[in-house]
Amino acid sequence: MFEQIKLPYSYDALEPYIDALTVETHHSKHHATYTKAFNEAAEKAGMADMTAEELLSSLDKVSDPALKKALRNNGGGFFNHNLYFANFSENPAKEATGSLKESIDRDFGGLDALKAALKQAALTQFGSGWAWLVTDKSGKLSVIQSANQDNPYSDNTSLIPLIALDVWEHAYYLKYKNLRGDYIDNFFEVLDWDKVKALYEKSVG
Ligand code: MN3
Repeated sequence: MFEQIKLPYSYDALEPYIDALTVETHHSKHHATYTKAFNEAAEKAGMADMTAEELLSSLDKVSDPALKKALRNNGGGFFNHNLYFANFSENPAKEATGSLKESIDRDFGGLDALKAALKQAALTQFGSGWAWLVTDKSGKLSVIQSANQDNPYSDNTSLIPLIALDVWEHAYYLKYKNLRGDYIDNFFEVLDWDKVKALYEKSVG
């Protein structure tokens, strides 16, 4: 049973950067719907005992095209939003520290340059999709994009997602309308770098 993250903050905790109605609708409607449909599809495919990461990395084994599509879209929707919501905090650490900071400095030349790269990826993702900070097993960081609810697992990379930046219009349109760039700038105001660091340390082992 794939379980949707229980938000470790209230719906209005990310105000004024991400508004309460958007967080509530995004989590209790969009994300909940993906999660329900993912559980149904995983059950039907006989893959409900896998982790979401394992399942999304194994889509090639699903022969029924409709079922494969349901797993890709709803499994991505389930996984991507769990990461998206988990990385926010009411009182976020605004700076990366430790090994994450060292790697950001090495691979991007600093946190501001990393944010600029992520913003560029998010702005240039045409239509719905995501921008990602990912690491490989050796700890090398990079920024990538994906369309729809695709992610590094369903795209068959060996990259591990650290930051998931949702640029579907449902993530910002109520407050920001067409101003995706303003939403992206404010995403960083509530992104907790301590959470990203914990994930990085776990991923690189
Ligand atoms: Mn979304």
